Order: sequence, then structure tokens, then C-alpha cells
Amino acid sequence: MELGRRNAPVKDIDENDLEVHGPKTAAAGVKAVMVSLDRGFSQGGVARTVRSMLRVNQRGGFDCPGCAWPESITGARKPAEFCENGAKAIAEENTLRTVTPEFWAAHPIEELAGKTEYWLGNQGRITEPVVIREGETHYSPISWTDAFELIGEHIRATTPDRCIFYTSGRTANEAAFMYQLFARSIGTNNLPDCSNMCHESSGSALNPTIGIGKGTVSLEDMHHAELIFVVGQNPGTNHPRMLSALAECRENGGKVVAVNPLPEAGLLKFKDPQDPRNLARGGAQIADEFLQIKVGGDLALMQALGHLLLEEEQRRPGSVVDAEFIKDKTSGFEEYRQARSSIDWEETEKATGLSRLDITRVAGLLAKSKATIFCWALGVTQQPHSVNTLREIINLLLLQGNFGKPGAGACPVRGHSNVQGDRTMGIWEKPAEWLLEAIDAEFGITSPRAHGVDATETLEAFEKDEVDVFVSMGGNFALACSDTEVLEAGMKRAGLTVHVSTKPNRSHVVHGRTSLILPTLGRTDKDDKHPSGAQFLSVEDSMSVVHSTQGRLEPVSEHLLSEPVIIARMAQATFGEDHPVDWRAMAEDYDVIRDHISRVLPGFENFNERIRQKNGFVLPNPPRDTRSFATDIAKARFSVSPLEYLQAPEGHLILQTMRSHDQYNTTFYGLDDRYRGISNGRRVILVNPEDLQQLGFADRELVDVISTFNGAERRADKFRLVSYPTARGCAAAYFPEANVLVHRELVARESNTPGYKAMTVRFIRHDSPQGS
Ligand SMILES: Nc1nc2c(c(=O)[nH]1)N[C@H]1C(S)=C(S)[C@@H](COP(=O)(O)OP(=O)(O)OC[C@H]3O[C@@H](n4cnc5c(=O)[nH]c(N)nc54)[C@H](O)[C@@H]3O)O[C@H]1N2
Ligand SMILES: Nc1nc2c(c(=O)[nH]1)N[C@H]1C(S)=C(S)[C@@H](COP(=O)(O)OP(=O)(O)OC[C@H]3O[C@@H](n4cnc5c(=O)[nH]c(N)nc54)[C@H](O)[C@@H]3O)O[C@H]1N2
Ligand SMILES: [Mo]
Repeated sequence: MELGRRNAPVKDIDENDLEVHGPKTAAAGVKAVMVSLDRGFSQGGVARTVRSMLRVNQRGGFDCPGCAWPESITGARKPAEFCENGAKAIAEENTLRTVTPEFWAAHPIEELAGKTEYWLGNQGRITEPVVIREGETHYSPISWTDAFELIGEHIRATTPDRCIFYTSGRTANEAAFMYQLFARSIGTNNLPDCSNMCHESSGSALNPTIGIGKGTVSLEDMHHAELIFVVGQNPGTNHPRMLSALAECRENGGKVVAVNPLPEAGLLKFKDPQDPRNLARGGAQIADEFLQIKVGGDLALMQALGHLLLEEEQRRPGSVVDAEFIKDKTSGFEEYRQARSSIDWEETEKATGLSRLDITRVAGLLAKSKATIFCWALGVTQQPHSVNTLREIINLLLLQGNFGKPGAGACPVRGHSNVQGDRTMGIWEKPAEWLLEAIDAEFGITSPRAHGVDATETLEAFEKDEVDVFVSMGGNFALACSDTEVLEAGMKRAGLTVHVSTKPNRSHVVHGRTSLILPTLGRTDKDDKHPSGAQFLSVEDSMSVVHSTQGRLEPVSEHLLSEPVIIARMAQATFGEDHPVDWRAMAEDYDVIRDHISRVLPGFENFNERIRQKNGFVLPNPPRDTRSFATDIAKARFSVSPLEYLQAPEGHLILQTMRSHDQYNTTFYGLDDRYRGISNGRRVILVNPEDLQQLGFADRELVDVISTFNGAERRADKFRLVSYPTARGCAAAYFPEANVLVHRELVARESNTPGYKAMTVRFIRHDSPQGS
């Protein structure tokens, strides 16, 4: 048997090994397949890899833990419905490397604190629950029963407002539903999640304007759009299967406009490794237009496009604007028209870094298109004015009636594979009253009404010593959030931290005074130790399709428990057997959880029956289904926002943080950011060559980075400058290395999402006494 093999790499990252080759102009290709197979074989062996690759994203198989991009529910699926980065995500989870009690005994916390995420994550899957208590230097084994007792004791010894329950977006629907029920049964809405750091701005803009916090398109719409905007997104790395949809749109005659400060390979050209015709032609072009925008310039761009559409409509009445839709379905058009009737081109060019000519050309495409989709991701959600930028995108869609017709709509492209489902299940620190009423009626509890803390407020609670119990359902909060040093110091002072995890990460090392690591089953693992036999779970993708997911691989250890079982046992240990919620029944048979969900959440009627249908089912989506908008005024809303963009003072640049091609958030698969041509090092800052020269620095120079916010400074030492064709005035670094630079008060207004793509920075030569 191949289980239990251990051959983790011992070498950590050495930044002196950094190699820079320059950016590529096409994504995927045969190399992508080779890389994915290689990673799979080295982590899990040949048999396990082939077994899992044949089941990923297939009907009756498991949902890829990579991203939230949907699978086709109408058409045929390819025999291999996955991408290079999905394959790497699976290899990470399938690994046969294990982190056993011997590992924890051999490595004191002090040593682990000096390791990078690359080293920690590559040690493998955690096999047994472990604990560390105040004064101890190592984690050591603890029985599951004692671990749950310890959690129950800590929760009972404090007040609900000092307990926080974080969720990362891999948690399946059933577990998420139980988890929010657990928090609310204790008496708190302290349910921060990764969405707070991710697409919260999208929800904040969409809910009041179109009455739903989700996207309004299907995969079919992508194929049949006349025009697709891809704004602030790097699909070649983060949603590779989206490239097939964009390529198909273009094959059907549609056009694609990419808006990004970086010339990302996947936006330019896609070599589909599963399509020999495409490969023979040397790949398919993706973007018809590439607008190399300045970081933070999107609000100005969308306002300019609005202005130009209205101008064109004046010139040729009835040709651009959908007057009937606007009259019947929207409110606020007149104010919007007024606000966009004039434009300051000089300021627009300064804000966007784009020329009037380029913007006008793209506006021409938009004016002509009868079916447009706007896709976006973090490039527009993580800035102070993000919510207004997204409102401007909605304005553009409303102008042309791009809701509830084929090939049109809004498409926030989500991150974690079930981040959207977790929110649907009630993981939200600001729950709606109807949800709490439905939960209370179903279970006979009284949910708290006061809002809880989001991710940024959780960081502040740690800072102010207001956390006695922090439970993390997946994820790596210490490194995902802002202001790493402030956060880590606070986490170490907290009472109890509990990490339900698959692999070691930084949050385990900067733990509370007492800390537990509870190892859990992943997406690909078999979950069959139940009285009623093997169980399956469900997830919701970025386009509101709910479908089942079931792993089939033998877990690396017999001690792993599923997330639903872990939550049930935490609850039983907290409340005792005499509690209105029957936790045991839910843990024994996940159909019981789904029955509860079907009575609490609209759209989930007959959940157990419909989840067993071949393709699952699609949740109701009023704008898409019936062109109706469930806002308080039962209409969609135009919004008016002032022009706003990011401006760096003399000698400074605007810094964005992004993912490399070889990482999954805080997990590093490897050290090859292949499309950008950067490998074997991660502490780099990409800067336009002209900016480098103007600032008086050279390519590859070693610098310390200072970020400034409201008079406060944050500092990160020893980054390597890399000359790179990014937009002028901007710079880019990798997440999470640069998170120490994000001041906790730098957030998007309304959504409170950290300003990860909005920092003002300057550089000083490393080791220079006063800086340069
Ligand atoms: N392989 C892999 N897949 C993933 C993830 C992963 O880490 N690895 N993470 C998952 C998660 S949780 C998420 S949320 C998504 C993230 O998906 P993305 O949003 O694609 O992630 P980022 O790497 O942050 O890339 C942001 C993109 O926005 C651009 N950008 C930065 N600032 C601006 C701006 O001001 N304007 C514009 N127009 N563009 C800007 C950057 O150059 C970059 O191309 O991916 C998911 N999928
Ligand atoms: N500077 C900067 N910071 C950012 C961002 C950015 O663009 N720039 N992006 C933000 C975004 S979009 C997000 S979503 C957050 C991500 O924040 P998180 O979701 O908190 O972080 P991840 O790195 O995805 O979490 C990885 C850990 O999850 C655990 N894990 C993996 N699979 C499973 C599973 O099946 N079950 C359980 N229980 N655990 C599992 C593993 O132990 C692994 O170490 O980071 C945010 N932070
Ligand atoms: Mo995310």
C-alpha cells in the first residue's frame, strides 16, 4: 500500500535563487498538462492521481477544490474537465506526505515560525488532532474527545461576543449550514469569512442595485455574448477553465476586452491542451482589446464609457440605450444621465493611464453590442472606491438592458470553490432578519440579532484582546488578512485558537495561548464511516448551480473526521446532549442536514431529491430568470458616484498584490510563476522600467518597502525590484508576502474589504543607512 509515504522537500525558499525570464504571451498549452501530471505523481503517486483526475468535475464525481468556475450543465463534459491549477490543487490534497505526531515532536514552534508557507504546506496532510498549551514548545497528540471537551470548556467559560467563527470558502454547504447554526446557537453572529476579503464589495454593490448579491449569467451566456469585459482578473492562473469559455465566445463571433495593469498571458492568448485544432493553430487569441489601466483607474474608465454611450445615443437616438427597459425596470436614470453628461478628459486620462482614443474605441464596441457581459474579480474589489466602481459597471449594464437576456449580465468571478455557497448557507456576520426567523422557527433556538464582526473587525478584536475563542473552518487567517504583524501578535494573546485544517500553515504557528489543530477530510477523500454508509456533500458555483460532490480516495489517516462531524461534536461538547438541535442526527446522515436546509432557505425545496439529479439544480435568480429586481423599490437602481482614483505622491507608486501561477492563496504549490517568467523566489516587486529609472533604482536591486497610510507606515524588508511591463505609476507584489504592508484601516468603503490593491509605497535601498 502506498499510503503513509513521506518524502517532503526539506529545502525552503532561498530568495538568492530568483530567476527572471520575462512575461509569456500565451497561457496553458501542453506544458500545463505536463506540470499538472508531474505535481500529481510526485505528491500522490500515479494510481491515486489518475483515479482522481478521472472523477474531477464529472457528474457523480467531486467538485474541483480549485476555483468556483462552473461546469457545463447542458452540454457534454470533456473526459478531463480540469485545468493545470485545478490539478495542482488536487495534487496538494491527494498527497501521500503526512504530518504525524512525530513531525510535531521533532519541530518546536520556534523553528516552525521561521519557515515559509512553502515549507509548511509541503510537509503534507495532518494525520491526528494535536494541542499546545501555554508554556509548551511543541504540539502534541490529543484524543478527539478531549479536544472537543476543551473547546466546550472554553466557550462556556466566556461570553458569546468573545467567540469568533471564521470560514474559508472550501467548506461545503452542509458543513457551512451547521457551522452558522453552531455560532448562532452559542449566541453570536461573529461569522467572518474569506468573502469579506474577496468579493464583499461585489455583494455591497449588487444587492442595492439589482436586488441580488450574485452574478446573473450562466456558462451558456458566456458562449453567446457579443462582448465580454474581463476586468481586474487573471483567468489564465486563477480560473483557467474560463479561457475555454472566452475562446468559445470568440469562435461564435463575440469580442473580448481585457482591462488590467499587467499584460497577463491568459488574457492575450490561450493554447487549449484539450483541443488539437487550437494547438495546431498555435492557440487562440483572447482579448480583442487590452486596456492597460492604472491600478484603481476603473471607476474613471466606467464613467467615461457611460458618457460615451450616452453621447452616441444622442447622436443616433434609439441605437444604444434600451429606453423601454430603463423606463419599466429601473430608477435613477435621469440623475445618472445628468452626472455623465460631461467629462473631464484630462483627468480621465490621468486616472486611467489610458488615452481618450483607446477608451473611445472600446466604447464603440460596447455601443454596438446587443449582449454584453462584464466579468470582474479582485482587481476591482480591493480598493477604497471598489463599491462605486462596481456600481458604475452595473450602470453600464442597465443602460443597455443587459439583464435577463441571452449572452448578457453581471459576472463576479468568485474565488474559493464554495465561497458563494457558504454565504447562501448563512455564513454572514450581518444576517437578514428573515434568515434568523427561519432558523429559529426550524430549530427552536433564539438567534442573536446584533451584527457580528467581519474579517477586518476580527483583526481589530485580536489587536484589542477581545478574543477568547477563535475557530477557523479551513483557511489561514493569519496570512490572509491585513497587517500581518499586528494580527499575529494579537492571535498569540487570544485564549483558544482552533484550526480545522488539512495541512500545516502559518496560523497554526502564531496560535493562541491554547491551540488545537483538528485534521479533516478534503474534497477528494472518502467519507464513509457513518451508520447510513458513505455520505456526499454539495457546493454552489459562481453561477448559482448547486450540485453534489463526493470524494472516493482512501484518506491518508484513519483519524480524520469530516467537517460536519467536527462541528456536531463541538456543539455536543458545548451544549451537552440536552439541546434543541439534534446535532448527532445531522452528523450521522447528511440528508438530515439537507432536510433542515430545505425548510430554512428559499430555493432549496426538495433539496435531497434535486441534489441527486444528474446536474444538480440552479438557484432562482430574478434578474436572470424574469428581468425582475428584488430591491426595496422592486426596480434596479442607477447610481451616481463622484470620480475617484488612487494617486501616489512624488517618489511613490501604487502597489497591488496578486497571486503567482503556482499558489493557491496562502498555499504555495511550487515556485514557478511561469507566465510572468519569475521563478524560485517570491519577494519581488514588479515595476515599469521607466518608473524604475525615474525613481533612481536598477532592475534586481534589493530594497526595503515602506507603505504609507494616513501618516502611519508599515515596512517590509528585502524585496527584489524587477523591471516589468506593468502600467506606469504602479507596482505589483505577491500575496501574502506583502500583507505586512496593508494597514488595517486601508479598506473599501461600505464592504470593509482590505485595500490589498491600493497601497502607496516607496522604496529604500536595503542596507542604506538613511535610504536613498
Ligand atoms: N490557481 C489559483 N486559483 C485561484 C486562486 C489562487 O490563489 N490560485 N485563488 C482563488 C480566489 S480565493 C480568488 S478570490 C480568485 C482571485 O482571482 P483574481 O482576481 O484573478 O486574483 P489576483 O491574482 O488577485 O489577480 C488580480 C488581477 O487584477 C489585476 N489588477 C490589480 N489591480 C487592478 C486594478 O486596479 N484594475 C484592474 N482592472 N485590474 C487590476 C492584477 O494585475 C491581476 O491580474 O482566484 C481563485 N482561484
Ligand atoms: N494581499 C492580499 N491578501 C489577500 C488577497 C489578495 O489578493 N491580496 N486575497 C484575499 C482572498 S480573495 C481570500 S479568499 C483570502 C484567502 O484566505 P483563506 O481562505 O483563509 O486562505 P487559504 O490560503 O485559501 O487557506 C489555506 C488553508 O486551508 C486549509 N484547507 C485546505 N483545504 C481544506 C479543506 O477542505 N477543509 C479544511 N477545513 N481546510 C482546508 C489548509 O490547511 C490550508 O493551509 O485571502 C485574502 N488575502
Ligand atoms: Mo478569494
